[in-house]
Amino acid sequence: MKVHHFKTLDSTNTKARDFSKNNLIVADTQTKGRGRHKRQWDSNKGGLWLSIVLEPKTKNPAELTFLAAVAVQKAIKRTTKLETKIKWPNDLLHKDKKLCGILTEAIFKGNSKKMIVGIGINVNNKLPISLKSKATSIKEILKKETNLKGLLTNLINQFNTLHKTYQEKGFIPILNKWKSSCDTIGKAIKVKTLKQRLVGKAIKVNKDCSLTIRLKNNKLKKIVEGDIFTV
Ligand code: BT5
Repeated sequence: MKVHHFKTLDSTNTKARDFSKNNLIVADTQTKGRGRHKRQWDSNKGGLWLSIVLEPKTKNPAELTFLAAVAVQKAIKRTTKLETKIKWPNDLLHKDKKLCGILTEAIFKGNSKKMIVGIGINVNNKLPISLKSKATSIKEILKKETNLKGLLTNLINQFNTLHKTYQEKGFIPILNKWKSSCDTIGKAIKVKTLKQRLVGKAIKVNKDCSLTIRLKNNKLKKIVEGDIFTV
């Protein structure tokens, strides 16, 4: 993986569109960092904001989001000893506060297909007051700075290892690792999708990365996108 470092970008995911597979774009700050559905991603100096370009066989970007979540979790653990939990579909939490968000975008151009895995980790960056109740940083938790380069190196190693497994053995081993660190299953949750709001219990995460919930009327429902909140 070749690393391309920039001081400032609008978004590493946007810049990554100019690159081919196995390139990694990292920026000290982003002026227009984004989350899902064009939501704003706060990207001050001190965080790790990066995108990895891949050309996978899969049509499902969520598989790479899951892979990245496991890689980030392992890299954070190895670098700082901090334990985190994965929250469906694209977050890493520490004590219910968001430490990392992942945004995988698929780009189709003619016959070629690229996927860009965007990873944002709050490391030494300051978070705005508006996010204090739902987000945290490694610095806030450990009360000390973490070396960004060291964390990035660990992340690349973990990502490469998992990606090799993924290419050789498919998604199931990745899904199994993801499931064992996932904090969502078995919990009573509220779900907010683009179209509806639901209340139920998280039952399982499926092979296609969707979440099955049991509604109050006992019916099962598959959710493919959305935000979940524990109740
Ligand atoms: C995400 O979206 O969590 C995906 C975030 C991906 C960011 C990376 S950074 C590198 C790459 N380049 C980009 O432009 N993006 C990727 P979502 O689940 O939709 O969450 C977005 C929501 O998280 C926002 O609406 C805020 O409420 C909250 N948020 C914003 N900035 C945050 C931060 N730094 N830490 C924690 N939460 C944040």
